[in-house]
Amino acid sequence: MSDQDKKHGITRRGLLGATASGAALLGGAGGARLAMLGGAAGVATAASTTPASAATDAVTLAPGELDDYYGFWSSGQTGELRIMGFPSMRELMRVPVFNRCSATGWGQTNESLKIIKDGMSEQTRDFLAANGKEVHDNGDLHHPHMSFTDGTYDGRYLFMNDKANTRVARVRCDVMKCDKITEIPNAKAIHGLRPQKFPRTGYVFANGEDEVPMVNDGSVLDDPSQYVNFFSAIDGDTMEVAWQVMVSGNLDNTDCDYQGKYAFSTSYNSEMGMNLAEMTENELDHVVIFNIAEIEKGVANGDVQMLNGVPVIDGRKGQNKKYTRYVPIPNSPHGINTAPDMKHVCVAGKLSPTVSVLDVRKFDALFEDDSIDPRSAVVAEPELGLGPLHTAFDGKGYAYTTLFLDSQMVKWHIEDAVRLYNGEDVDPIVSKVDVHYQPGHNHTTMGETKEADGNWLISLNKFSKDRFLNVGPLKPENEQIIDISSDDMKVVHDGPTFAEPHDVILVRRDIVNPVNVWDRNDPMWAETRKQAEADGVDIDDYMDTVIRDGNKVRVYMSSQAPMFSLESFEVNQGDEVTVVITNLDDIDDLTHGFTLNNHGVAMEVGPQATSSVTFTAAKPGVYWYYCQWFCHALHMEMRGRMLVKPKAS
Ligand code: CUK
Ligand code: CUA
Repeated sequence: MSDQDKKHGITRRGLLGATASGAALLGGAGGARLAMLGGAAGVATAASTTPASAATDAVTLAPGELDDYYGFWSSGQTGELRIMGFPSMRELMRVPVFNRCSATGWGQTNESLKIIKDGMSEQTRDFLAANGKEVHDNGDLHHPHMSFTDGTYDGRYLFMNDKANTRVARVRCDVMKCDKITEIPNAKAIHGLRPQKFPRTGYVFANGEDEVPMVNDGSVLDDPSQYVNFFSAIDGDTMEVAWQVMVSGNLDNTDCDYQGKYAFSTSYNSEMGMNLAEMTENELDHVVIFNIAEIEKGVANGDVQMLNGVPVIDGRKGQNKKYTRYVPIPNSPHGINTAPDMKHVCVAGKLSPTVSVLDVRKFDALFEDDSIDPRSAVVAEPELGLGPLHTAFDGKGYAYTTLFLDSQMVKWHIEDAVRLYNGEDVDPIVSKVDVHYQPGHNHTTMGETKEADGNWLISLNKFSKDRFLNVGPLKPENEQIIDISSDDMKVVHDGPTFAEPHDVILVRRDIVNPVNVWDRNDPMWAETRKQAEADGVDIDDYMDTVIRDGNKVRVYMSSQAPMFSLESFEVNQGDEVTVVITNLDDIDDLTHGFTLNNHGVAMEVGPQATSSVTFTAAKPGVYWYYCQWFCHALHMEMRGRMLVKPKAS
């Protein structure tokens, strides 16, 4: 521990005192927000971090060099998934999911609309129609996680939540495109999300954050005593909801074990409060442990009620204890992370300066004998600093926890924390480092798998303040890479990011193997293929066919750099026009596009892909379409005309 670290560690803990609780320090609920924001300027300073040049070199790649890791980033309220090279932090790709995208036509092409609408509830269709929309424009993507096989990433899928519109989506890692979006019934605001680690994914576990009446049809309104919350298990293969568990309190983050037996979620509002004062009243909230095998048995035996087509188990407090147990945890716990030692689960206290460590080997006993105190599953509760939010691991027995209020990362030793809890005189804290500023999530390379390699740590900081050139009142976040190759953590890189990544996973590059060119038989355009077959058109070949079907017109064309097969096509004013394009080029990186002037129509057509888009030709005239992805020296010349004949009057 360096002198500086000692100073930070000791003065803060001295200041807090051994018994100080976060809530007391924050002066109760009202003071919480002020104290949180006040910490930013008061504690961490830019001057306190000296980048080590050797380590800085390690995150800087020479031109042409490739990164060691894929970083899969959430983008918060931007609604997309981002792929970055790590540790260079070079942004490689944006994958539209819950947002709409002008470059790719996501939310506009028939293929993407089908994916977005397929998992949509009737109710949402009605909401949208009432607002003159077909699909949501927004999303709030917090937690991207990869599918697992036997405790480590398997490179099949990425799963992610949409807090804004209560959805879970899947991205195929072979093409890095979203292929399923499921709106989760009954629950509201899907927040925490993790895939099952063992034996495989399997289930994707997802938390509903906001509690509502069980049947939310207006018959119950301002009566919170009747509100409930739902934990959902989604089948990762079909993306259908397998079952839900009704719980007491709200649900924040979730994780699961490496044995395939339990999932667990934090709840910051065990009070079921409806405002800030009520929500932060209790000193203890809880973690809910879900017994997967018992829940599956309950579902099979019909110990459920069917709610919007989903079997729902009653796992509320004081109900049947074979499905859930509630472990009291101080105080509004937030992040929950299972260590690669496959035993310990770290629960960040948020308003308590502690991280509570659960031992999954103690869970069996809780379910075998319901008289056992659920707190017996807690094997350590080290006091680490103010505002602990999330914990990452290096696979060497150390944990790294973000301290939001202190603007620090703390490195600590899990087994030492257990020893301390058992009365031994040890300090589990190894070191602290300032980050800039107010960290939320953090992550280590491969850190949420049994193959955690301890090479790098990243801190996702909510505020950047003075770290970058000023761009006005709305500032980027600051994501900092920390070298954890020695006990002293060194901040070696600042990376600005736009709204508003919460979470990231860092995946060894050999695990991710996307293709360069689409497979012609990809299911993505299966519906389009069916329609083309009915029209007698072979979408795998050169096509230049226009089919008229009443006032519907289907325009089939192929693209091959630098030409569309159709230099022009003619339709009548008022026709509903569908343009179907197959990109016959099969060379890496040869993407074409189709953009139709003044019609708000644009889409990507990847090598060997088929895409289609439907619009109404409302006004007579000549309209140029052009290729919007630079594909050739004659890319500008890759264009054609839509001729719209006036309605005969
Ligand atoms: S939550 Cu954002 S800092 Cu949505 Cu993962 Cu903790
Ligand atoms: Cu085809 Cu640009």
